[in-house]
Amino acid sequence: MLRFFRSLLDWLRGLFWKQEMEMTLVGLQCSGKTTFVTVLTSGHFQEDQIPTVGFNMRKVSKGNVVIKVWDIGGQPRFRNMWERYCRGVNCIVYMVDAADTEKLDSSKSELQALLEKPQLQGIPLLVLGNKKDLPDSLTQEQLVERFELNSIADREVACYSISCKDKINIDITLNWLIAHSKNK
Ligand SMILES: Nc1nc2c(ncn2[C@@H]2O[C@H](COP(=O)(O)OP(=O)(O)OP(=O)(O)O)[C@@H](O)[C@H]2O)c(=O)[nH]1
Ligand SMILES: [Mg+2]
Repeated sequence: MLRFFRSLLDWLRGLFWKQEMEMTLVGLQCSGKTTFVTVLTSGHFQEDQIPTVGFNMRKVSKGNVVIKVWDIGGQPRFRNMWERYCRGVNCIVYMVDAADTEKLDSSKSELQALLEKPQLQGIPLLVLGNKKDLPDSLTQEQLVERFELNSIADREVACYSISCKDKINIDITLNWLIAHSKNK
């Protein structure tokens, strides 16, 4: 009975109050972070995205959830900002260009360095292997293995293979994000 009233209360709360979550999007340059945010906000893939200088903040609304997205530049000169913008968020989304095999090692070591930061301990991590539409791009299983995601034990980790261009798995990614708005 108590459970019924609790869920009724949650439902009513959802009707009248917007739920807000914050996420930070990091990953190497050209992995598709800004493109991903554009797909979330406009539903369209934009080919000629300019590299992000510093960071952008955009809000994505879905139902009664508002997601505040911090999209940080991935070029080496901006990577020392990543940690600061990841502090206190509901989740960290790490974007990987799954088709750029030459950059996979450097992407993995940047992620490992970020996860070692004590301030970011326990924050859920979602790794997105973008550009699934390109030939030879890593599958979700290959990405999990290559990035040794199964060995991360101190936080929740998920991984999806997506394509911003062909809009593959964008919906499940958004659902994962919304599910993590309730944890705060
Ligand atoms: N084929 C393909 N190209 C994509 C996809 N997503 C993004 N791109 C392209 O990848 C390039 C880089 O995209 P951005 O969104 O600017 O990458 P970024 O990670 O924001 O880069 P920085 O801001 O420099 O960190 C652009 O030319 C995009 O059109 C995808 O799913 N498939
Ligand atoms: Mg960008």
